[in-house]
Amino acid sequence: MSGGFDLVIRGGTVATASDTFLADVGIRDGRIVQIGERLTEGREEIDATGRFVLPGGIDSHVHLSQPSGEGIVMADDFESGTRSALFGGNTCVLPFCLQEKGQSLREALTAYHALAQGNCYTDHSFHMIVSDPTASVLGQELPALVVDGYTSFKVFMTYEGLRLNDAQILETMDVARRTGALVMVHCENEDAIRYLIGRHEAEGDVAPSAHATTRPIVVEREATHRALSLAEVVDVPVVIVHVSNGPAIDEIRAARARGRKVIGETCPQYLMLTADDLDGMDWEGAKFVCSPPPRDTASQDACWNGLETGVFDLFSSDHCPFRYDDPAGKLNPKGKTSFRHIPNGIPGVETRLPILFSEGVMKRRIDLSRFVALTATNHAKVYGLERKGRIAVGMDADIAIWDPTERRTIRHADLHDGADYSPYEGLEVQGWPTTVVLGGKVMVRDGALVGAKGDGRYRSRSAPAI
Ligand code: DUC
Ligand code: ZN
Ligand code: ZN
Repeated sequence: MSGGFDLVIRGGTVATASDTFLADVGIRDGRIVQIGERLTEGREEIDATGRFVLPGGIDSHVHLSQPSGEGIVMADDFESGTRSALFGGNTCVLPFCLQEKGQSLREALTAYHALAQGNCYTDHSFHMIVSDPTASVLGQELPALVVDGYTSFKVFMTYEGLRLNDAQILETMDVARRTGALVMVHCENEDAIRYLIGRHEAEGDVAPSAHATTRPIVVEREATHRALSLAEVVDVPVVIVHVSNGPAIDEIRAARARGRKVIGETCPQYLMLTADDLDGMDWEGAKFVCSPPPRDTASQDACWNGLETGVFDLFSSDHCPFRYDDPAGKLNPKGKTSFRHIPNGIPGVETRLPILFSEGVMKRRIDLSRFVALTATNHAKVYGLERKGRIAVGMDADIAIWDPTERRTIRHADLHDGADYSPYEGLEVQGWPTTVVLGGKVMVRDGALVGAKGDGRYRSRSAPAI
């Protein structure tokens, strides 16, 4: 007799951020309603014997359809980006909504919602990027948006046209203090970068590899120290995004030792790539241009250590895709003349989870519970997605079923994003999310898309639970 379940995922190894156990998961009306042994039959059944049943990944750092400079087009819109995310085991993404100079935040949000509405394969929500913190933005708009469920915003310390000065960062952090929202900071010192770019260009060093040498570790370390200090002055928690190296990690550790609340994030590129990758022949290095840049093996080790020891709460992709062989991408006419004009960012939303699973869990650097925390549970807590990121009664039935025996060689041809390459081409991984369930609906079944564009919905968020 039926227990009234719409779907039962049977016999799998369920993992949460604290436990791993064998159980059936019963789902009704889009939510998890029972977890236990020998649940009664559901209208639909999935046999998960020998599989891992994990919360769907939440990728809280992705860029989709973001304006990226004249003549440059981001390779993913909401349709291709969320489809790719879904195939990589994700059920929710948090892209950025960029406020362009002179634009109101509402205007920017209206445009992004229009792009996302009806086009998504995963749930989604937005972080604001505040690039023009006018009195009305800080005094009225931003506080009103926090009330409306946009509870996080990013500020940049680099990029002309985007970066805020220290006074502006302090003012923006003060909005977070007053509203309970969370500020994310991109930590690189723009003036130092511009100085180094000038020196390199004067010497005729314009190849992609100069992207890494003009954004050295010290530039990130100094900005990380400053961001943490500014947050300390205001007395707010802060998220340090895409941390790439040991000295920046040390800054986070030191701030925490002073009693500061700091959320740390790192990304696959800082585990798997180095600055040597930017040295490719025929401008191939452009494929690896992202900021902060990939570093060296000591930095990779430091980032792994940060994942193992709890420095990092979040493992995100920073998916920021541009096509390589494309005049609107990496090889744009100016990009072929200097690294300075190569758009910053690499694709990775689909490979984030398989890389951490294979390199982290299978190689026993982290356990399955830590994997779940780093890829789903913590993202939900930090960014106020109350019903997501956990396999527990009452939660949204957002679930990825992993085959830990599946071996794949990453080939861009097998991925689902809009770029024309993967920075991880040829990497062999073990473990893949073969079935993905969103709100109780099977979206990917044994590697095949069965869900529809528009099944993913916008999710308003509450204040961070940190
Ligand atoms: N910062 C990001 O967060 N993503 C891509 C490019 C950048 O500079
Ligand atoms: Zn950034
Ligand atoms: Zn980013």
